[in-house]
Amino acid sequence: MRYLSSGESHGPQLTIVIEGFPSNLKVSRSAIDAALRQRQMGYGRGYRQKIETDTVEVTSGLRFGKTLGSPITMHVVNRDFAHWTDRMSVWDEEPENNKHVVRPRPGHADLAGAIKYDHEDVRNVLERASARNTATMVAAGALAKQLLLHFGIRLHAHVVEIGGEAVADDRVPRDWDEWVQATETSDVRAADPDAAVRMKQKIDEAKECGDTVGGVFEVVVVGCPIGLGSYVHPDRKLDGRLAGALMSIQAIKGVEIGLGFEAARRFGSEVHDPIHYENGQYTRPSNGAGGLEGGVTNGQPIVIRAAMKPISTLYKPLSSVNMETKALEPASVERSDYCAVPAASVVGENVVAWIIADALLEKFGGDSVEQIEERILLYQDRVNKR
Ligand code: EPS
Repeated sequence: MRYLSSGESHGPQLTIVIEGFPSNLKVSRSAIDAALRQRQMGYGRGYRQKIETDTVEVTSGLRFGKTLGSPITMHVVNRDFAHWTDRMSVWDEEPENNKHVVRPRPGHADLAGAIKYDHEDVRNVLERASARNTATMVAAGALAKQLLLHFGIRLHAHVVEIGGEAVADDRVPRDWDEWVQATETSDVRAADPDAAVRMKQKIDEAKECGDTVGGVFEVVVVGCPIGLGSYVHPDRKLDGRLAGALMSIQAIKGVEIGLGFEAARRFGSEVHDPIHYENGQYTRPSNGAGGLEGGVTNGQPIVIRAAMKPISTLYKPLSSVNMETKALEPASVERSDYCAVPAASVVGENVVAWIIADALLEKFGGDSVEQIEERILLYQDRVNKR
């Protein structure tokens, strides 16, 4: 299963083409739209989200709400394009008074992108590098999530840190539904209400100073069978694939699985999860591995965190260089967010859903939902005998 996405941030639309999605899955449009809406929300978002109401249009691959097995094409329209028709025109000549972006923003793809693709106007870079494209990741992932749910695999993400303010572990509900409810009702998607207050203060502080803040989110996946991914070749390791996918989200600078960096500070005996056998099943009293050993799922929940840097557009800009004159000047200021960690957690959840669904299909094959079902049942039979 694979997908391609396209679209400029202020162009007419974003497009996603998915290939290899199995047939006969009843798909909910409102579940995709709900995920897109979640991505748009969160304390610290900028004005653009007031212009957009992201929803998905599907133009191929579905019939009567069910997947056909043929490529699925989805579109998300950019309402803001209405204000950019001349400056982002696909065919018309460039307007004479068009102002070029020439002062690249430190931290963005601006400088390297303009040099790499020989662009005079940095807008040609930032339009595609923009986190607007994360809407396509969410649309694809929201579809994958429905496939996973069909097979009893659930996943959810929450924000665990913003600007150094962290949720207290013991304040996060242990019950799945309570936890989901606590994050969904929080405008920073944090399950600890006290930490949420401190996070919002940090975001306010950043806003007042013309600055931005980053943070950390965590994705948890439950219900994965043992044996997704593989240890036999580096590019088949599921931990590497998950880390790669999360790192490909705009502004993500670090990923850790299970104990992550903390494991490097402890003795082995304090890190690894002992193996027990109870009621005909292998069990583990702890989950320091975060559900992955040797790049393979071990039946424990997958726990994976990603660190997001503060957004690189600063209203009080850092110094940059005017690429036309080479004079030292403040970086350009594009409308942006003060904090997009809550949005990034939604993107992360859906990106992880895509990778897990892909690994599920790889393990069980099958062109239709029914064929996958049969193969999972056969495999479970074998697993129960081990
Ligand atoms: C975003 C859309 C963008 C930005 C933001 C995320 O829209 P605009 O540039 O019109 O304000 O708000 O993108 C970035 C922070 C970035 O660095 O590119 C979105 O839909 O998520």
